[in-house]
Amino acid sequence: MDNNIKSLCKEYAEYFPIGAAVNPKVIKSHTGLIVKHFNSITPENEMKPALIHKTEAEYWFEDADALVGFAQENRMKVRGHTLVWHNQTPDWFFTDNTGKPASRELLLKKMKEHIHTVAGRYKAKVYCWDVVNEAVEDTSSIYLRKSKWLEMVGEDFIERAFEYAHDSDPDAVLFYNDYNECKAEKSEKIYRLVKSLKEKDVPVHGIGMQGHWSIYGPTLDEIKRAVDKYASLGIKLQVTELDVSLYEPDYKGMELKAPLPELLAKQEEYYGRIFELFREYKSVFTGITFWGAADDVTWLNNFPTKGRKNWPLLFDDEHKPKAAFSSVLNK
Ligand code: HAH
Repeated sequence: MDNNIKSLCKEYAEYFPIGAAVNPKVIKSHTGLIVKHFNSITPENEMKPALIHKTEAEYWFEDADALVGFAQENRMKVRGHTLVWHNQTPDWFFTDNTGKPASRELLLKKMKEHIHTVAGRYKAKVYCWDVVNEAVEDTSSIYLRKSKWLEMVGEDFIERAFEYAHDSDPDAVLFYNDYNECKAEKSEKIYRLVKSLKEKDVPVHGIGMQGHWSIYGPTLDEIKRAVDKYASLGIKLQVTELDVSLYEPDYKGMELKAPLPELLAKQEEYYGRIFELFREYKSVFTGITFWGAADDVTWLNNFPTKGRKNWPLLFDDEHKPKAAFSSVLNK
């Protein structure tokens, strides 16, 4: 570790915790970097239903426990991700023991048991949860995403999830989390959803803005508009999965073999501006989490196309700070 390099989370101590999504492999390969710069972690996959509750009869806590243990040893916070999602959720949730589609009652019973067990196990260890992930639809004419949860339970699957999470750990801060959260139409729907939950006294405490952004957008104005709108609900905000891609958001088929200097310069500027905004709004942001630690291991090296290299984070493939790192530190 280079001692001349400042610590990101220490520099932001008076603002908000700085997090990184991690997995069991990365806490070994990137230990020094993670411990030095981050004071919060999110298990990237290990708390998702598909991994922690692969089969109905059994829970698979080993990896999640190891990440929570790592956080505790290093005095880091843990964000839990995620309890209810349309993706990475095993099929057994949605069927009865004869293989037929589960009834609404059965599915809610399974949801309750799952949430009580997972959020209950990590009570007081996980300080906040992404209770429901990505329930809002991207297409303009549709409000909620078509999913088995919506089809088999109805719109109130969202309320029930928050109630079960709140029962499990009354002190946990509960988030609704989504992407494309700065797009005008979708942010309107996310706002509408969380507003309606608040009006029904559902225990929702925050909106997680995933923050899968690109040097081409959203613009600072678009981000600001979304932040103002969400904050007007009187809730807290976090950026939960931040990365800044070097590609157009709508993949145009181009592929870079190396990060072009002019793109890295744009990224440096973009990161500088968004962190300036986060600091300005420090009374509403209670955390900023990156979806990874360094460019060598990021989901964007396989999304939207397997093997297409990207460079979306503050540390490069060799774990060295990029220009973007300096722009985030330059307050
Ligand atoms: C996020 N979805 C998920 O919340 C996270 O759990 C996962 O590891 C990576 C990204 C973002 C997303 C997606 O999965 C599919 C299409 C658009 C955006």
